[in-house]
Amino acid sequence: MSAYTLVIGNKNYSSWSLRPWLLMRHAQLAFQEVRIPLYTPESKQQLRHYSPSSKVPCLLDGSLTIWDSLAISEYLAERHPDLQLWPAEISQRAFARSMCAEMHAGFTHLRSNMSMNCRGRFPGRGRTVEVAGEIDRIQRLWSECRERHGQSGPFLFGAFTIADAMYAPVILRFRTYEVQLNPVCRAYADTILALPAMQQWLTEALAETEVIAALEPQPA
Ligand SMILES: N[C@@H](CCC(=O)N[C@@H](CS)C(=O)NCC(=O)O)C(=O)O
Repeated sequence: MSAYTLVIGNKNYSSWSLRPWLLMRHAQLAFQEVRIPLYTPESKQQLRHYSPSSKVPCLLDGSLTIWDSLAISEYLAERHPDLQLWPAEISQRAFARSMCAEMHAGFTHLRSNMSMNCRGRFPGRGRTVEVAGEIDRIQRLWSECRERHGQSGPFLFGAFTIADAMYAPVILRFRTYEVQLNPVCRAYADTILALPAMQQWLTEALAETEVIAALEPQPA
């Protein structure tokens, strides 16, 4: 039995769940998975049972419960310093934390107009002016990271860090809504999509049968 239990939502839809799940799988941290299908009559009660915020993801470590994807990531980085889940160098770490905070609290237009849906294909849907501006901002962030750290590996800061996990759901949104990326960002997105852990998430998302009507885009 592994020490950790990670409670997540539907793999097709739950972008916040993907972040710590990918981080832990890619870092080969063992965990039990509890999957709660969201927005069913039983969901709220099941969420309340595990999570103080009644939201997923949440991580159980013995008697300790940690909720919120960013708090879970920070906790894992402290618990496993050997894994270097944040960049080792302080200015890189500050940049990584800034861009994770920006993702965590921002990109609201992208989030609401292009919700994560691994099974779906909605080319061009949801592309408001504000969404286009947020896509542009993400590409500028990734391009800057790749320009600075391309020499030390294929991820945003060379080696895989929390920043890659935090931006992974956006890569799935770009796939579903078929967003054209510049060559540097395309190569980075393809690197993330090819990770065995990401492929596992996608396979399991595609095997899910629940449809959450409220999270499906309205017909154009
Ligand atoms: N800031 C939180 C957001 C968590 C969140 O909104 N989770 C959604 C699923 S993606 C949820 O649990 N929704 C269920 C509900 O609100 O009933 C995090 O990063 O973990």
